[in-house]
Amino acid sequence: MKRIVTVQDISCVGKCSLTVALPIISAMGVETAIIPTAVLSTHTMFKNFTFKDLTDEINPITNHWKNENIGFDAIYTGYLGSFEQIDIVANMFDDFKTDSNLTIVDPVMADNGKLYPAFDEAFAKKMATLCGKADIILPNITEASFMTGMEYKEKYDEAYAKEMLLKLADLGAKICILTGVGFTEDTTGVMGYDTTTKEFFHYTNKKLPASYHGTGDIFASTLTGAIMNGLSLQDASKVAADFTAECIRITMEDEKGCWYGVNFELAIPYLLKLLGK
Ligand code: PXL
Repeated sequence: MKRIVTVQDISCVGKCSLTVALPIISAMGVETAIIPTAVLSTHTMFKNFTFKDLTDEINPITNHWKNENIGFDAIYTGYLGSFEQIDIVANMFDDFKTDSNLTIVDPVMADNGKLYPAFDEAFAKKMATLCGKADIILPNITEASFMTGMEYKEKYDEAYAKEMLLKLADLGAKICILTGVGFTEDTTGVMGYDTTTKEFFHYTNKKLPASYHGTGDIFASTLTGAIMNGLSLQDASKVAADFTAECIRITMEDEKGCWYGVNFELAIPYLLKLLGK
């Protein structure tokens, strides 16, 4: 069985970060170890959330693992709360990277043209250095614009997305996947660039008329699980995009649907079908 470790916060209510990654990647048949970077009562889109930083715990946890010779087939990082945590994760990559495992960085910090409340532009530049060390990075257009210095645009063409991907590749990541990319009003999906083959790929679905928090985490978790199931990068991107779209669709059907996250739980059988399980 493959084993990954994912490094991100626990938002106790919010259907994001670890409460999404752990169930989804486990359901895909992959052992999912975790490093919780902080415990929050909810994600930061709620008001008055509590926050307990766990930075001091990270090195003791990874030191114990090193002593036990515990390794991972992938290290997947999501929401990180501070400069110090980015440094610690970069060191963790040095300690746990092998010739055959993957480092996957989702630089969670912004959406819709704006940084999340906890972050500033200096943080985005710092996150860009972590992206430079990764095998695969998964920014949305907003995050990519903060990391590359390119202007954020709501409407853009293929040339803009390709330029952004090449600028992301300049940071140092081997494979760059931009999420939330669509060149028409009614489509959305992903566009990727592989620096080894120098090839771009693009995959879209019909854009649904709703958006929810946590869908980036759903996409990143599913992509990680799909690659661990042996899917090619392009097939894994397709599965992750299709599952994310299905999570949105199923949530729209729920009359009491919650604004803070998607009902991914109901779409797990669909995910397993996509994987042929
Ligand atoms: O879904 C991304 C995410 C993860 N963790 C926390 C967040 C957010 C988005 O706002 O606040 C704590």
